[in-house]
Parts: sequence; structure tokens; C-alpha cells
Amino acid sequence: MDPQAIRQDFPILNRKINGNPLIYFDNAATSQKPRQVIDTLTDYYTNHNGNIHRAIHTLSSEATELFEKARERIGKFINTTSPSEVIFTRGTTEAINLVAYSLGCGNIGSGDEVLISLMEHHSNIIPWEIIAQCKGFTIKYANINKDGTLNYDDFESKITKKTKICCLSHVSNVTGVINDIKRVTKAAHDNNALMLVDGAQSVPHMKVNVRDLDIDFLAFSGHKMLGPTGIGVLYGKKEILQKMPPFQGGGEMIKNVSFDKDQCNISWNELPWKFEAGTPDIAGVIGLGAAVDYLENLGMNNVFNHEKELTQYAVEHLKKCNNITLYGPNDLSQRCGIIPFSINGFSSHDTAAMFNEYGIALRSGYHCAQPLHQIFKLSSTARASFYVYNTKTEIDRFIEILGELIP
Ligand code: C6P
Repeated sequence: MDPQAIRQDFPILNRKINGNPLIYFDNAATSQKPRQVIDTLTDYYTNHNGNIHRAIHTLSSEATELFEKARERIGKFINTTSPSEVIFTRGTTEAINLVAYSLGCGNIGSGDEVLISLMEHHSNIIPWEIIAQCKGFTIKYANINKDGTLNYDDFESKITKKTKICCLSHVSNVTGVINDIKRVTKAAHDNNALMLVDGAQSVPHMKVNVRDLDIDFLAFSGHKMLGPTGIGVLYGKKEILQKMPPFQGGGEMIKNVSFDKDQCNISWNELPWKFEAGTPDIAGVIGLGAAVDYLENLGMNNVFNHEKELTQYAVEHLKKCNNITLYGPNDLSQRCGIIPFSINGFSSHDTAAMFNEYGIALRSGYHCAQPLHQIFKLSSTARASFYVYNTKTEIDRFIEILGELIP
């Protein structure tokens, strides 16, 4: 993989910020977009725009074909058994809400348990808390070790015969810790519990194979993997999705609505449309298809190895710097390209603001993962996160500026 060649595909990387070339290290928040994705969006709106599955005219047919072909490619990317297991949502957040609301309306209620880890992004905590308040089920939280890794013994010991679903991120958005999904999925299934994986930080960066992992649900966002904002995916095993009630009601998700006297009779559409009420983000789906093509072309193992190399290089050099504290496990083999840190005497926001003066984009705050920061006894961290177009030269510049700011 040649990051210099890849960079040519990303027009935004030519930007200067405060007179300096942009160094974009905020990829865990959202990635930049290659020309191939931007051109696909332009081509769709310029030549093919129409609503899907609704009309027989040419534009509607073309839009429908582009949309459904993208679904097929996205399904292959994560190795689903069928494209109908790919449900389009607005992002990871909406995908998890879909599962929480649908299971909450269906088969999780009083006396049942849901198991969640304390390293989760708020979007894998709050939907469950909202539904638990209505339905009266119990949420258990699995502990995290001091270095940010999952306490597997605690997680596994909290799965009981009452557990209906276990929820865990594949990769932490704070530490980059990679969780052993196969291990926890087996523990969940041994107790007849479902397994939901938040793939927001894994699907963009490594090969994720839903059949190999044997997970029941996978949620991820297009905008973190070179695709447009406003589009994401919920993967679900077909036999499970078939039994779940719909999440939202409206057009597209019904097969038939008729009135018999005052009685409204409704039958749901087939998968995946049962879960796709209303006009979807058609351009977003087609753009995400182009992003998946781009990543497939690079090869997900190459993407993963490139980021691993950058992370090793950055951590090695950062460890030699004064007045900086790095968080997360020392064993980098358990981590993706995310580095949380703090600089003595500076808040995370001040740190990010200082680097922004030099054109370097970092994220600061608690990254929508307040419980994990609570475990670290921190109110916030600064975070550098890498992607396919980042280079060692950029890391060198980052370290150089760090040395100038904090000698
Ligand atoms: N994390 C970050 O800077 P949405 O907003 O729906 O696309 O993704 C939510 C989400 C869910 N799970 C994980 C692990 C995530 O990292 C995110 C998004 C961004 O870390 C924005 S808070």
C-alpha cells in the first residue's frame, strides 16, 4: 500500500490550515473522502437521481439498481449470507437503536438482562438504558481493566440464563483496544444470548467477517470508512431479523395495509425493507458502495497493517517525549490506530487547539465514552487516530511540534 499514491485521491489533503499543510489525525471521528466517492455522489445526482422501488420510469429504475447493487457489495464486504441481511440506517447509532427498540418491543422485558461493557460509546449504552426504563429489564455492565482492556472473566461471569443480548464494541474509540469477539460470542451463545457488536471502529480498519465471528448483529457507519455521512449499516442474521418487529413505520416497510371495518390490517415487507421505513439516503448508500470498492481495492489486511505500523512508530516516539501520558495497553498487538494521550498542565481542548495552530487535527474531550474516562479517572483525553492516507512523515511533524510546544 502506497500512502503517497493514496493521498492523491483525497482532494482535502491539499488544504492548508492556519498556513500549514493539513495533517488529519481525527479519523476515528470521521474519515476524509476519496475522489472516487465524491465523483460517485456527483454522478448519481447529475445523472440518475430518482426515488427507489417506487416507479417504473428510467431514473427510478437506475437509482434502484445502483442502490441494491451497493447493498450486495457492502454485504460481500462483511461476508453476509444474503444482501437482505444488510439494513441501511443513518449510522451506528441508529443501527443500535433499531435493535434496542425492536427487541424491546418484541422479546426483552421484565426479568431479562442485557450485558454491556463499560468501554462502550454512549450509542451502545443509552438506547438500552432508554428501553430498559420502559420495559423494566436489567442492564449489567462488565468491568474494564486499568489499561483499557476488557475484563473477560467479569464479562463472561455476568452472562446468565436471563441474558438476552450481550453488547460490545469490536474496537474501542478511545484506546483502539481490539476485543476478542469470537470468545465473547461463544460465551453469549452458550447461554442462548444474542451478540451485538459495535463495529464503528473496526469495519473501516480491518477485515470483519460476520459469519466467521458468528455474531448476530453488527453496526457500523459509512462516514468513518471513506463514505458519506448519514449512512450506516445494521447487519443481522436473517432468521433473527425475520422474527423481530419493525423499528419505524411508514412507506416501504409494509407489504399491505387495508381496513376491514375499523380494523387496520398490516403485513410487513420482506427483509431488508421491513426495517427501512421512508425514503432512504439513496446517494449515501451508493457512495458507501464506492467507499467499499475503494477499501477492497486497497485490501483490508493492508489497511490494518499500515495503521499498525503507524501506531507502533508513533507510540515508540511519543514514549520518548517529556510531559506526555499515553493511555491504553502497552501491548500494541491488541490495538488499532488510535492513541489517547494527555500533556501535563494542558487540558485536552488546549492541546487540540495548540496543534490546530499547526494544521494538525486531533480530537479532544471524552469521545462520547464518559464511563471509560471515569475508569481512567480522567475528564477528557486528546486523541490521534490514523487512516490509509496518513504517513510517518506526518507523525514526525507531530512529534517535532510536540517537542517545540512542550520541551
Ligand atoms: N465515534 C468518535 O470520535 P455514529 O455517530 O452513529 O456514526 O457513530 C457512533 C459511534 C458508535 N460506536 C463507536 C465505537 C464510535 O466510535 C462511534 C462514533 C466518534 O469517536 C464520534 S463520537
